[in-house]
Amino acid sequence: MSKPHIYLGNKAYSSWSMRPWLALRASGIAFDETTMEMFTPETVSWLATNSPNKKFPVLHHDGLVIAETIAIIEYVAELAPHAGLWPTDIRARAVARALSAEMHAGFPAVRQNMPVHLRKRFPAYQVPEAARADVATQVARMDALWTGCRNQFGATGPFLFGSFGAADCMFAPVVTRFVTYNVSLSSNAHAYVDAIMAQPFVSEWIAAAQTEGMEIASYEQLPDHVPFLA
Ligand SMILES: N[C@@H](CCC(=O)N[C@@H](CS)C(=O)NCC(=O)O)C(=O)O
Repeated sequence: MSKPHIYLGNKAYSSWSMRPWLALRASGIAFDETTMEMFTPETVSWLATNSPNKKFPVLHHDGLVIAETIAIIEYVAELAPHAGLWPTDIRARAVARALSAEMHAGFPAVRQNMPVHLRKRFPAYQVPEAARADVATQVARMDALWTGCRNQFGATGPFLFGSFGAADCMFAPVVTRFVTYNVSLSSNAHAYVDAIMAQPFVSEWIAAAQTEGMEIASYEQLPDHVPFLA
């Protein structure tokens, strides 16, 4: 099998890029990667011809071009069926897929008002007044979801379903947001945050983000200007 090649946006800011990259690392598959600076004219033009949804991440593999984070993760899980990206138990697997789908489609207030930034922390950041109630509701939902999942399925390890898997890849950039913006969580959810932050592939991604040497001005102006970028 030739190596899949994943194309990524800036590691410091691109939450969607982080997710399938983590899944690829966790899969054990050898892969190539290219990180590109988002929003430059060259990148926009590259995406227009190389990514079906004109966004990062996009995976190229033997002529197949696949976009959408959750679909890339599913493909990676199928390429590496023994890597355990999804739980082996059918009921746990169904819940893991439901959680991942909810993450892929949901939590818009958190995504819009707490952009990923892996080089800085904004502990005093205040979510804009108009979004505060929605953000609080979505943070509470996330906390309950992580805590409930850990209680029900997480006995064999520190992650949502015990060992590090696809659902954890989906939530990892929310964990980093909660660290970046110093969000208060229950002790159980906080323990999950600590586990994700200590996970070696997560640490590897964050280390790369901190040295990648690409900056997008609007992100660096936080918290005065919060752009929409999930
Ligand atoms: N639904 C897409 C969302 C991808 C997305 O929004 N990617 C952002 C980076 S995090 C992007 O490529 N932005 C660049 C642009 O919109 O030009 C997915 O699941 O992969």
